[in-house]
Amino acid sequence: MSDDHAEQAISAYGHPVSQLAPTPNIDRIANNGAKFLNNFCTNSICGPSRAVILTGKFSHINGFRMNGEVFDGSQPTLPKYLKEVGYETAIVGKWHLHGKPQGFDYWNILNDQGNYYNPEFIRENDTTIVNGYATDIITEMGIEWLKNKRSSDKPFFLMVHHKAPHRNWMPPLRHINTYDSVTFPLPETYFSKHENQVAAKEQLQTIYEDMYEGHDLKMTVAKGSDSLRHNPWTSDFERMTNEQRDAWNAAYRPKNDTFHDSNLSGRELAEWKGQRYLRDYMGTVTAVDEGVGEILDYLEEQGLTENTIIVYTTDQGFYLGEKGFFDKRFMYEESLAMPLLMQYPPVIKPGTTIDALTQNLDFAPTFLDFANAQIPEEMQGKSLKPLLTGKADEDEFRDAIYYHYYDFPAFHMVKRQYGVRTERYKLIHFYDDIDTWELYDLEEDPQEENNLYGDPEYAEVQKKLHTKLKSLQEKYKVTEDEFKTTPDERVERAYRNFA
Ligand code: SGN
Ligand code: CA
Repeated sequence: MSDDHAEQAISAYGHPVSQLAPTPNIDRIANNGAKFLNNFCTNSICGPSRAVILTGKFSHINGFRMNGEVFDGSQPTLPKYLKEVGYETAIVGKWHLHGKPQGFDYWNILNDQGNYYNPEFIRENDTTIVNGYATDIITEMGIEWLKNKRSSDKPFFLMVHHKAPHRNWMPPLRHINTYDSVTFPLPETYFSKHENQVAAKEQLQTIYEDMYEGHDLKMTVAKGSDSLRHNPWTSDFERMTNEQRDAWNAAYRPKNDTFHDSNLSGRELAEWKGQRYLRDYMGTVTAVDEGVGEILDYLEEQGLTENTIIVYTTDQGFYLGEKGFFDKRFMYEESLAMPLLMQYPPVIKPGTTIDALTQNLDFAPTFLDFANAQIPEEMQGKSLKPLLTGKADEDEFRDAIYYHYYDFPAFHMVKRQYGVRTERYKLIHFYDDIDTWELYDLEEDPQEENNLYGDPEYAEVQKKLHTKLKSLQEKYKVTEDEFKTTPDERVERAYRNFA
């Protein structure tokens, strides 16, 4: 699993951006097995998505609604259930649920969000800096566990969780120039005005307005200088060794100098920022792809692929400039979608594509099903196994998914929201310090630029979606408590902090 890896940046999904920076190793999993085309998260943000994966339950049931909360590790989880049926369990890399992992025989996790260079890792009894590049270190830790740490006579469950391609998108030294000469297509909605989309108007995650020019975009103060512009968290760069920093500056200085010479402003500057963002983002993705390749190679060499389910996913989708955005959180397609690829040669035919509406909620039941363990009744997801074995009718699998995002006021100031998505339509309610509804016809308007809520032509659709929303809330045991709002004064303070 990676962090914030957009479907648009995995070449198996076919998006134009990814064709210019392909991911041949991640694609191997799709070619060897299945690609899910309609997989979604239940709450588009890191910790909550991970908590859903571990428990098979929505945020309001597993209790981890937003980043910064502490996951109640004493509750039953996937690794604990797997241990009961004889599995050895391990996790390396990003955890981000605070508190120590429970249910894992071995763990070595990034401290909080983790850093790209020389990151800190936490083990049972110590916290240490590991020199090197996070993605490479995590790949190596995964392989090292497979090779030397696990007992060879037990079935195993290993989670390899990358930090990349999370903000602030620092590529490894070997990829700081890889995409310099590539011009990525910026989305048609890059300069969206967000007509009839109040929450989208008020967010603080627009590339050309909200990215920090130093920390995020690595822009320097002047020609010939390596000093960064706005860089509120200096430790991302200061933690580099002199050698790393020198190599970094040697690569970025000429690009930044060319930028200074070009005197850009307005739209051109906004487009330049989009390119810088995509080049850095893709540089971090390429390292993830290489790591996936190393793990696949190792499993193949050891003859383990015949009997191992290999999954590639990420904690939620991400914006690569759609609507002008970076980050996630919204129920709009790019951040709701969650890439999911799975190979398991005895069962999954190579090149399978799955159209059914699936969610991260389904992962735990799926793995338990494949491990021949009982799926606990309280789990709210469904096993994907029947879809993968061709035994389930894709259209009948699920007619709608439920979504709820709570993390407001917080980074990027994306409003609280919940909603329902069917194969064709989406209904979202933004609430808390606002109260607005949005409705999209994804077939007519895949970019979700045309809010149809209240449109008489869609009255019937709207009514049905409201009914569906209610029934899903009942089904998933959503109570009134879930819609608590935030005091105004907290909202104002947060806006000041993040503006
Ligand atoms: C950090 C990022 C935010 C990001 C959150 C959540 N800022 O706070 O941009 O939305 O993480 O990301 S940063 O400049 O410190 O990187 S999540 O993947 O953990 O949910
Ligand atoms: Ca994330």
